[in-house]
Amino acid sequence: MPFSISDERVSAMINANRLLKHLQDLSQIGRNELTGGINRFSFTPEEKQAIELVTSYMEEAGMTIKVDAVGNVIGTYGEGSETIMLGSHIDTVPEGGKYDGALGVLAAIEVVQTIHEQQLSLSKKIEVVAFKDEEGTRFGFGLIGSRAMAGLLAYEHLQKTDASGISIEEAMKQSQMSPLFLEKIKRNDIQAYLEMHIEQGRVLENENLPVGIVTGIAAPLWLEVTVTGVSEHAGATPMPIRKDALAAASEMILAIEQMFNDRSGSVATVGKLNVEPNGVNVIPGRVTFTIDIRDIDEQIISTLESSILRQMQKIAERRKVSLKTKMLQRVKPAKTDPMLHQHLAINIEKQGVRPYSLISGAGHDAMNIAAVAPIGMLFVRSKDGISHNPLEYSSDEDIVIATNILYDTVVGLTK
Ligand code: HGY
Ligand code: MN
Ligand code: MN
Ligand code: MN
Repeated sequence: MPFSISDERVSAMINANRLLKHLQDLSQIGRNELTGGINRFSFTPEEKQAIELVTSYMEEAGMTIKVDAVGNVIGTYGEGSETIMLGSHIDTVPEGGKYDGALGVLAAIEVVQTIHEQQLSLSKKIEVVAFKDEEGTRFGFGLIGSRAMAGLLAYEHLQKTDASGISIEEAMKQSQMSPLFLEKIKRNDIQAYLEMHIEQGRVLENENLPVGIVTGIAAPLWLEVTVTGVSEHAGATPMPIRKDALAAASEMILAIEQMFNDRSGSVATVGKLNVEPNGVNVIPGRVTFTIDIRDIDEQIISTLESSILRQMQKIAERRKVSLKTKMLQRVKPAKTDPMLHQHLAINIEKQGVRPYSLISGAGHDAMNIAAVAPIGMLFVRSKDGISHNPLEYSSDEDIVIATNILYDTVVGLTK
């Protein structure tokens, strides 16, 4: 369904149809024609094509472009030693939607293009960043670009490998990046960072609101668990003596679900699972699965991590299988800045909308940038709360309202 909006709804400020057309065009890159899902992973031809399109929009908006040592694409508008930074990501999860990340980058470009066309004079320069590899789809380690910009990316992180054994460092070098200069990327000039992003939950829909202000961002802890039993004949091995890795893993996964069902606020997800040798008539000898644990409170995350490990160890001992766990990524939860919260609230009211605050269950680049700058996040309502799914949808009207709020907030910060 092409993006369009009736003229009388087109806002007095941003160019709604231009933004909606840019969203439509970008959503075609990496799109699976069968499912409608978008597969745009870092260091791939699809990402390269998307970067070319996004940088052409940045140039159209009067920005100069640079790509830093880890592949963040940075459009700069205006001059000055102080920076107002806007951004998000253009990479996706497997079979992702067209708004997650992309909306934040394109809305930010639209804000700058509108400022450019209004020939506003600015007290600070504006940067729009498409952060490298926010989703971590290929390497099981995400938020690479914003970690680097916040000085949180260590050289050993770049040794993490994908399924074919290629490390992040090798993938970067193959894409002409120079990851050895990580220290050059850390920023200390960002006065404020603003990210517009789809909510990916149902809160705004339940409140019947188009936008909301994020107060804090829950952070992901990603673990990889390997359960090792014994592969044996499915027909000749009696049940009581089996060391079935998949049955053990299944009991562990259900125990994790039960533990989190009994809590509010924290969530846990087993999203990936691999069975070896994966034969119909072979008792699984080894199973590897991932756990994604989230909470807004770092202490709670580590307490939950230890209880999960204890539970899994008990099951492993009883079933006489062995257990190995590896931490894939740990990110600090972040609080947003009260002053930016206030600016957003005033500009939301200007659009005739009730300001509403909520936490983000999803992780975002903003939570890393919080280490070097005050952050603000503006959420856009998600239909049925669906995201990380081709059915992800936010209405044109909500997108236009949100982008006008972002425009007003940026203009207020750069007056
Ligand atoms: O996993 C997340 O929360 C985000 O989509 N990267
Ligand atoms: Mn255009
Ligand atoms: Mn996402
Ligand atoms: Mn995202």
